[in-house]
Amino acid sequence: MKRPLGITVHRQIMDSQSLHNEATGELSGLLTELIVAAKTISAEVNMAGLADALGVSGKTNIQGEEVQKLDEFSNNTIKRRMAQSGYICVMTSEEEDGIIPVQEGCEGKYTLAFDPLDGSSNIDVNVSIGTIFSIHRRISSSGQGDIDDLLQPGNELVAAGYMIYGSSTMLVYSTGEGVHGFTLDPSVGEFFLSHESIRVPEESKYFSVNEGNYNYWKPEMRSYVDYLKTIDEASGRPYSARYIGSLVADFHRNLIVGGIFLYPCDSKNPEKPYGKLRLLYEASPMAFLAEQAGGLALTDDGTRILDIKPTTLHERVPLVIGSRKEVERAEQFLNG
Ligand code: P6P
Repeated sequence: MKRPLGITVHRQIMDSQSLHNEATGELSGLLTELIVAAKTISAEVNMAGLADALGVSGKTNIQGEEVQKLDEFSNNTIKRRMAQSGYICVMTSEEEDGIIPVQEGCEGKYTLAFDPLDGSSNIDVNVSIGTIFSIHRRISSSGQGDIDDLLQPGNELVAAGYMIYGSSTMLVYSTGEGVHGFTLDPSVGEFFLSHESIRVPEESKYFSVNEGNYNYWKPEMRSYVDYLKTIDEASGRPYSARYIGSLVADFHRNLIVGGIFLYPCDSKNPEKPYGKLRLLYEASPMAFLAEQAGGLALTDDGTRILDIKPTTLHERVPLVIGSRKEVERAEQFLNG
């Protein structure tokens, strides 16, 4: 159903809920709480250059990465708001080792996995960063949720999305009925529909990968990227390289103008043989959005990301995602 541009995200959420007689309003409430958290984070991120929010907090997270002050602020903002929302029974965050319980008496029927501020290494250089979230239905019957409620594959996702804090703040999400983008008007504090029913162009001549890792890749990956750069104007090669180093920003470009983003396995760090991106709150939600928009998301050995059941909260997975035909061509090249 074509919506008038400019409707608010709350109108979109409520209209979507009204299409489902069984809906109790809890998912709508969950999304609404996440949106409040996003506005809070957006205000802080956009003031970071002026406040003392820039710089590191002196702590390190489970990934062994320096926790930036804005990381910590974003993590706490989401965690505190969602713990008392009454819509979820358990959470997990990129910034925390284990599962995050909710407030006693506030247990709901969903679970939340999130990366509070992805791309944080770019905070101090004013590059777009973002928040990524994924929502499943709980498996356990009641009370506080547990790790099994969280370790679910992307093909069981109820909703997923991201906020991108860039030249403007956008919310892009899907509840399984297409992908819609909303842009924040900070003067009124509302997200307005700006990109309805986003579709990833089937083909596109952009590729996005950190070529600094080239010599650590498998030979097939090196050959594939070499192929994209060889001159064959009849087939539109060489492709143009675009790499920001912030997953939300690189993925958002992919979603809007098409292309292929890759973070493959590499031998650079023996502790991270499957690349750098985490399955539960990076690859899986982005794969859900990509497929909802007509794209595709695989590992570099051709496994569909949405079919992978996580075994640990922070497990990493190689990611090849974007325009369907580009990902299929890459798959042929890598595993044909
Ligand atoms: P590299 C940011 O730290 C992040 O997790 C993703 O947002 C981004 O896609 C990736 O790392 C960039 O990693 O190794 O290319 O710097």
